[in-house]
Amino acid sequence: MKIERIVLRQIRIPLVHFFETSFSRTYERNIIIVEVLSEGLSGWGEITAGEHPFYNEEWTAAAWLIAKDYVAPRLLNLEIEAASDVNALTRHIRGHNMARGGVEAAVWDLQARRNGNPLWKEIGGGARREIPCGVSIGIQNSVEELIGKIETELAAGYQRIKMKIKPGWDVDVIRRIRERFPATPLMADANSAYTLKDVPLLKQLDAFGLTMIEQPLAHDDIIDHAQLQAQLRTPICLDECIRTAHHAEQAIRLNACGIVNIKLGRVGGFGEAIRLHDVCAAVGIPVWCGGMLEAGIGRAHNIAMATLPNFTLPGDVSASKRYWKRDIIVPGVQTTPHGTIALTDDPGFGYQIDHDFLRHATVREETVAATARA
Ligand code: OSB
Ligand code: MG
Repeated sequence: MKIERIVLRQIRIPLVHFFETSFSRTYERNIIIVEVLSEGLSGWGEITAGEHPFYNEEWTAAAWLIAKDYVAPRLLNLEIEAASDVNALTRHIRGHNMARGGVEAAVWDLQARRNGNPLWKEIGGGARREIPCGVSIGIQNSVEELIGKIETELAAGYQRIKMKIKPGWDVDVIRRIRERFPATPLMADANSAYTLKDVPLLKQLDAFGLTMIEQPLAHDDIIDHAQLQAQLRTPICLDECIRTAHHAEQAIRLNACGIVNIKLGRVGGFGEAIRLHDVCAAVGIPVWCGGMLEAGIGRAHNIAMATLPNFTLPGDVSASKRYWKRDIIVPGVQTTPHGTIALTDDPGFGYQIDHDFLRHATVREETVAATARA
């Protein structure tokens, strides 16, 4: 594949409901959509960085510069043999996996279209025709509101509920949720809001039969998580601190977790996600697909990834309408009444782009082109 042009578009779209984590509240997303063009075909990707460097070090404005000044120029003027080579081509860039991964995923989508394959087949997935879905519910203004939201999502069929927690919104909230929903698979995500000083508090969560607690400690820590896991019955699921397959090997060696959340962007794209998936599969650690409040393209890429065999737990990838009044793909991602997303067999990521809405939502656009000489 010779990539002729890479178009970056920043879109701005409001969420239907704010999303609050331990680190911030988000009302609208600013997402970078990547289009890679080659021989009359386009491949599409999404850079999953947040608007601020609070989940990890990346944010939209910086991801734009990394993609434009470092990732795109590296891939142009080059005969790329396979999408699986792209990760290594940008590995000299330290960090910034989401910026790298959004472009990498676009090249996978392009390759899938060239081969006439659905993306899930191109990456070696297809272990299931339907992806099991959970939802991630942010911190609410009151426990009553949280209960109302959980009722809505369970009525829609979702298979498990993840609640965001932070100091002051944890044990008492989960106790009330567990009382109200005694048999529902529940989990909590702290987004690094605690330290080892909170072990007594975190141990109280063992009483509620959570399927896991996600990233309770620092975003860049593995060792403290191992110390915490040794004192908890509830499995720890790592998110932020697993950025490479090697990090998962280290976490597994230290018994720092029982489960891993794989996010396509956080690990820099499909190449590394597949390696990470394989590392976990080899030792029987189940994985699931996390979300970053993606628009439709990122959502569709997540669906493809979640067809790899070891994605056995319900993920955070849910229907478009939970996030957007109008998504940039048509149809939006939909779920079945039993809380799954069914695969499509169309080439590439499997949905159509709503070009009118994409144009309407675009607030910034720039093209990086191959230089004229052949
Ligand atoms: O930690 O999983 C997380 C959203 C933004 C940043 C981090 C996280 C999340 C979510 C939402 O939990 C998942 C989703 O619904 O896309
Ligand atoms: Mg998380």
